[in-house]
Amino acid sequence: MLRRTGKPALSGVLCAALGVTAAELLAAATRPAAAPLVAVGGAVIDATPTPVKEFAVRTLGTYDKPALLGGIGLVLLVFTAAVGVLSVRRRWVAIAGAALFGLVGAAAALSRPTATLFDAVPSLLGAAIAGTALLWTRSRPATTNRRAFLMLAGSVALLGVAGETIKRVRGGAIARSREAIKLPAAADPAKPLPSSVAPGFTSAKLYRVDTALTLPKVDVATWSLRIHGMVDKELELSFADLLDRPLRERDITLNCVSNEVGGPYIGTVRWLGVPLAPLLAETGLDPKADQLVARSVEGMTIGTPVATLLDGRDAMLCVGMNGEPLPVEHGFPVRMLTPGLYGYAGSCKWVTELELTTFADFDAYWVRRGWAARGPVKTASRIDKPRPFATVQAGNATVAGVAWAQGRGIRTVEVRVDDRDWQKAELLPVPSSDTWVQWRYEWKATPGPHTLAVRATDGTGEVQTEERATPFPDGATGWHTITTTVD
Ligand SMILES: Nc1nc2c(c(=O)[nH]1)N[C@H]1C(S)=C(S)[C@@H](COP(=O)(O)O)O[C@H]1N2
Ligand SMILES: [Mo]
Repeated sequence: MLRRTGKPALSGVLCAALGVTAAELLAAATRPAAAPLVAVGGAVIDATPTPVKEFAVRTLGTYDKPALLGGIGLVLLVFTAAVGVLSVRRRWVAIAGAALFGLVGAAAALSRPTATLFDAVPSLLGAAIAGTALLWTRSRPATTNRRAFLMLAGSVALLGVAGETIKRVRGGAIARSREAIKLPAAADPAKPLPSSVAPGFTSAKLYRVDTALTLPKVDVATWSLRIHGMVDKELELSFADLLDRPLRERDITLNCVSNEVGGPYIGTVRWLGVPLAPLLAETGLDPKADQLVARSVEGMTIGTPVATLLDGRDAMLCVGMNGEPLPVEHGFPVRMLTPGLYGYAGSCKWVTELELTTFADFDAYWVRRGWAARGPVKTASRIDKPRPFATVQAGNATVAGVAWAQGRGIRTVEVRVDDRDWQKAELLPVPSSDTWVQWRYEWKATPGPHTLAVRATDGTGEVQTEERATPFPDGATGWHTITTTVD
């Protein structure tokens, strides 16, 4: 059985690999966005129902992307092996298999938001190569098959290395241009952090959430931002134009609407950026424009209420993070940031276009998938210490964590041990209401199992609700509760 199917299966896989590497090479050399594997991955992400996507982010975290690519690889492997085997007797299977393979790649590439007609070419050409190669190996007598396999494998390796080299060289050029950027000092610097903030208030790293299977590689020299739509005067700004404006620096907490109660998709970093409100004012925007749609280079759309951008909060076009140019994974060279809104509703990375429109006229990417059109952050709190299920020594134990309600600020945080009364936690100082608040509570821990709960009250006096809500469609609610054992 294996003897009869092994070689045809391998030949199917090798011919497909030849087609894929050829298509990837052509795309890398011309239009990286047209690369078929990433296009198919992107199309799968966009078509995945929201609950499945949420499940993947929840269970796989940042491994969601490798898992997706691995899954696509597996499907390809099975499909192309089957085509190899079935085409031994039937020539048309080789042709139909290759055609299907090319059409799926082409359709995926054309479905991308930034697609041009050309983006179908790498997939179709790759399919033609794969189909031709399969017909050729199929027609070879078994005795000369070994040489055919070696030639195929060699070509795959060669094309693969060439494609990968082009990608590396481009990535290196972007990294160097990023390192060469000299960010001007902020005209409006961040307040020094209160000396009593505890470690971890700000961090060198921020969580990452996005749909980008490969990181957009943006050339700062040619990047521009266009502000248009319901405006009197369109603006077009280069990166240098942005740096020429007075910059503002702030510590701001950003969090993801997909974060579960107690989850990790939140962080505070020091941002440097151009205030957005004066820029919008310069365009003479139509008062009827109630939505600003930010578009990224890879076609993400994020809609933000114009009112929130003009209400005095520190909404910015960020060029820096923690004293450096933006890291590529956080939106290099420029991203939007709207304090007080979840990332999906105000913080478009790799932004290149801002369009003034209305909520009635346009649904942004996540809104089309059922998420709320406006995404104000809900008041929340988290216990970081002790870790869930940790063992604690009896006696004085510190319970600690963070609470956040960006814009409204945190007035009080309370901790509850088992079913006793709520006790006020101590709040550490903060630079503004746009950051999370660190809290701690000195607990006289008595031996046995215990349940700890936390709840916050925001600056308006509203107490964080106990009612459990899933992250979908507008952010999780509920008290974070952990259990520990005291020795
Ligand atoms: N271009 C682009 N911008 C994006 C996203 C995305 O998928 N693509 N995801 C948004 C979401 S859901 C969040 S929570 C934040 C996360 O920003 P970070 O990865 O820098 O932490 O980016 C937002 N901006
Ligand atoms: Mo998010």
